Amino acid sequence: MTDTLELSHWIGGEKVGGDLSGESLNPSDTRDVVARTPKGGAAEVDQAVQAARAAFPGWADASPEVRFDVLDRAGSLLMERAPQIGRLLSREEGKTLPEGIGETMRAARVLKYFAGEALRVHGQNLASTRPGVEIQTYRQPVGVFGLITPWNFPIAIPAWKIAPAIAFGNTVVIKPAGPTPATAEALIAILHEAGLPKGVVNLVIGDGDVGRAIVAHPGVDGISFTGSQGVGAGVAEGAMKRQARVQLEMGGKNPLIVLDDANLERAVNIALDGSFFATGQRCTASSRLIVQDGIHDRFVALLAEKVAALRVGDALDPNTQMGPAVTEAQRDVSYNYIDIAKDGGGRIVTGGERLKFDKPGWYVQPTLIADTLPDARINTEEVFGPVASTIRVASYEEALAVANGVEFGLSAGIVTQSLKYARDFQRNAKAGMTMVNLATAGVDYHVPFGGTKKSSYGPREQGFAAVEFYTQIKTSYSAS
Ligand code: UN1
Repeated sequence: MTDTLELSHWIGGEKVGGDLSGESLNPSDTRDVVARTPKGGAAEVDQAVQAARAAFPGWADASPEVRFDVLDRAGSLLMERAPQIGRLLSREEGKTLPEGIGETMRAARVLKYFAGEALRVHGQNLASTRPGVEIQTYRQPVGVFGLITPWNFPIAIPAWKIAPAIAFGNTVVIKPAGPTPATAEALIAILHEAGLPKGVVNLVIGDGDVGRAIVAHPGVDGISFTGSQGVGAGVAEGAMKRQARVQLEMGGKNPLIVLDDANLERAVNIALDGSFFATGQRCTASSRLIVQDGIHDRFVALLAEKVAALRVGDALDPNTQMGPAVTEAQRDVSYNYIDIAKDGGGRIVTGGERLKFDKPGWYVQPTLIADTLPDARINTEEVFGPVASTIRVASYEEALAVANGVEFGLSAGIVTQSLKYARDFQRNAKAGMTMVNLATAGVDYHVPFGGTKKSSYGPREQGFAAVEFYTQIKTSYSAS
């Protein structure tokens, strides 16, 4: 165990303390209090929005080189400190240490990528329909963005929302997820250390009240949210009411199809990674394994063997392969869905038991459930835990229909050696991202990210697509 941190909000470049009535616990050992936290509300959000508004004109007019330097320096600092910050992340969120350090490095690379993007904002020159008239389009900053981020990527997702927002000249008020404020605060501190001017990024720690105050505040021009479908729908409604721009990244119920011609070992490893790494707490996790008849029994048997062999334990223990769930509530969601799947006729092939451990933590046994039906609740609702189910199908066509038969459409994968089926799947899977012979989770940071149907709303995040949401176009006509 290590020291308990005392966190502050960051408003106008200053640390603003509070009553420290909240706390974030280590899910691997809940006796370890990672941080005591202030509980912000509408008043802190209002101060933060005012600070962001005051900083906006100066930041919007700053040379892109200034924005490049801050993001690039912050990226370098984060890389240097990835071992410590990755450890804090794993201690607070519960993913394994390599996953925590890996995510911190990913956040650092996101900052560096968007440092470069600050210098690459394009416009257009177009011919007018009227002789002697010229038309230019420009991309301009929008104003203040409210960012509401989840606990499952407590540094990468804040980084991939903050970086494009500030690279393109906007300012920010961010609310980190309740269970993981310390990791987010570490990122905000590094941005300031890297020379970020006061008020460009403001952090308000707290619960749903903070999120609601951000969504409702007339001084917030746009909102980017990653989280659950239910909360996201409310965010969208609140934003619409006052015509703020909005971008939502929500759940998935991502299918992984395994066809008869797949290499068994490879298919099993892809499923193991997609379903169970990061404790299955990824919106891109493969939760529906759709397996063709001819390989089905061998696939289920080998995957069960590998799932049963996963070493579940303290996130900071080097022997651990899968850490705990982030909170008690999240652990109970997994337990609940295991019961729902059993009641619906699913067969638990491995896992499913309540885990007893030598320390108090939110451990869940990785669980594989076979013989489930496509329309069962376990196959239509997001679990967000280390629980995967298999569905048996006779053909590729049936597999595709099952894969597409849910309300979500974030990521979809197929394991096959057939070019014909792989290409057909890339075209016809109803998802924002398709993966051929790769896990549905674990995406690159420099390309667009997002889904279809109920998984996403608004312009894509990340990569070259991020400029859409974080800038607005001005069309200028001129005649001499
Ligand atoms: C990944 O799979 O690498 O919340 C990223 C999530 C996603 C990010 C997944 N927005 O899980």
